[in-house]
Amino acid sequence: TSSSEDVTDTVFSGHDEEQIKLMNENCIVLDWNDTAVGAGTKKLCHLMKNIEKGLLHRAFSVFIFNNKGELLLQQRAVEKITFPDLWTNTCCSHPLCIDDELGLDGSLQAKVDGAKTAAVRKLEQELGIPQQQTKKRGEFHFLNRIHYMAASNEPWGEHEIDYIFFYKLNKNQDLTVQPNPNEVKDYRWVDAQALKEMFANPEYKFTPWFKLICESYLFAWWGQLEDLSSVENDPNIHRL
Ligand code: DMA
Ligand code: MN
Repeated sequence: TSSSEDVTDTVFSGHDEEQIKLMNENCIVLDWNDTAVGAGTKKLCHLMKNIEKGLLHRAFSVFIFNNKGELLLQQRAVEKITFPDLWTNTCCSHPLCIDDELGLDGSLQAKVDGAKTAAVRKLEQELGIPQQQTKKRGEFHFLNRIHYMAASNEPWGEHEIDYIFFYKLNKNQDLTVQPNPNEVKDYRWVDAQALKEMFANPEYKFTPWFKLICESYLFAWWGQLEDLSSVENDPNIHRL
């Protein structure tokens, strides 16, 4: 099978078997306008040598907020092949090249819906949040898309158009969080002040995309969590 071949691929030497298997997922390959032009394995899409030739794929980043306005952070498991052990936003991953996640008619709304479907799937797989809870207990807000590139440990990196979502819990609602230890090492609810204190503390290391979003938009959006109507559904792609 292709996954047993992958285990012997030298780019994977020393890496976790479960995470190696996930490198066979099919990501959505994009042109610079976020139009799907094909499929590429998670492995191919995250090798810097391909990224340097322009390979770009679709991703999403979710930021969950509770009733107190606190943000759920996660620390990535050491098993992660890219960006292990780093603190980051609630959940990130990729819409896959499947009917439910691709955004088949190519409209922004369809692509947003596909990314949201992927987010519900991964919130369960990474953080153990049941899909039924995500669907009923809060609301997703699509903010915008950011296009960025970042190197990880050799030979890996990211080059994505990333759909940014806030997820706000409805009044008096909560979520069950039971992290999958293969994905998530730790998690924490923080207010803006506590996050700024983490940034100032060299003990904590953060993912590059989370830092980029924090530097550009996060704190401003967080300050208007009660009413996001003036900032959500931005049709532009922001190149950071
Ligand atoms: C990829 O996240 C997506 C972004 C926005 C960096 P990831 O490395 O956590 O993906 P996965 O959870 O699928 O390994
Ligand atoms: Mn990616």
